[in-house]
Amino acid sequence: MELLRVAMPLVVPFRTSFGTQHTRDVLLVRVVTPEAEGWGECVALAEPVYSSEYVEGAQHVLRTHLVPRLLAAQRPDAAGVAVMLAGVRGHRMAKGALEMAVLDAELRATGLSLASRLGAVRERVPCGVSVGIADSVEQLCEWVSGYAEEGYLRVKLKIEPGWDVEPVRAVRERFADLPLQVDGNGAYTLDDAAALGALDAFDLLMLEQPLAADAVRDHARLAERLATPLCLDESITSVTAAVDAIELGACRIVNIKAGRVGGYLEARRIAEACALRDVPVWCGGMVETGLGRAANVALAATPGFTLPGDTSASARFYAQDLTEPFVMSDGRLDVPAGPGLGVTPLPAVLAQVTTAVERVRG
Ligand code: NPG
Repeated sequence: MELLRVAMPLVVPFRTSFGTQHTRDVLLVRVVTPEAEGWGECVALAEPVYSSEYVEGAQHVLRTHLVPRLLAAQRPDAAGVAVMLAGVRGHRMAKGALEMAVLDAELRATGLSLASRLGAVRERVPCGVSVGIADSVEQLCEWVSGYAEEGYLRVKLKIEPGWDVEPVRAVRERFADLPLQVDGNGAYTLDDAAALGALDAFDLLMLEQPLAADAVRDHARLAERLATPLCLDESITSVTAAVDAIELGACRIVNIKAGRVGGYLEARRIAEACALRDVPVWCGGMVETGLGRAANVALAATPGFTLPGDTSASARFYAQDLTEPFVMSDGRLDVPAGPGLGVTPLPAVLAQVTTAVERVRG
């Protein structure tokens, strides 16, 4: 088992309500079994600003608590990884990366694709794009115009207090028919209900995670005051959290990010729980390299994922992806069909971007 850190420069800085990223500092997990190699990508950011996890912390918990538990087991299979790691509370992004690596190795050994393993029903998936906070409304409109020309099928705008009604109005005026949604990343409180209500005028597909991750009941209260459907992201950390949020009326749509919920297998269980309750889901993104992107595209091809996800082309974030790039055509990406993730790091690129390699033993 190896933990690798790679530094991936972004094509443009990505600004959200919790900060600006210039380079994506990614933790990768490489597992080597007698039969195959497997890769996992941890979506934790450099700093604990999206959730409490962050890349150094994830590496620490993997090294100290998670990998040793796994290596102590005889030939762990991917479906058993989450059970084996359940004694460690939280740290879902770290657990998810480890499960992804084991799953990839297991599937490569049998020749099955991750898409098939997850139950994919599509060979291509529609792409949305997430657009960061801009320096000006003009700049935002230029970005959106560029993405629309590239063929993205829906656009998500990042919002925060002071950057919401005005930019959204400007984009809606310029792009009358564009499928549009917004994401607050928990930057608002219930006191902002009036400002958020003003967004009802712009025919948005959804308002994503306006309030804090633990403010589930407040989301339900807010939902009563808005016409725009609420979608939850940060609040949904497990099947239990998803079912509770839906039953409480806190969301009508769920963003599923495998890393946030502890892995692709839990992600599928959440999608099933949502489907049972007629709640549409879509696949979120965490600015993944081609490895995580491959897995996201496979997930997005499974039942219940009826809305375009943040499954953008590699070029949205990276001039040079770690794998063969994901290239969009007609606003869609092909679902990898090869064994496991269907992609591997390009050795020359990996060598160039790797900043540290740590071997972990049981
Ligand atoms: O397309 O990968 C992508 C990025 C999508 O905006 C996106 N992700 O809150 O959903 C989010 C946001 C994010 C990005 C969160 C980076 C954390 C880190």
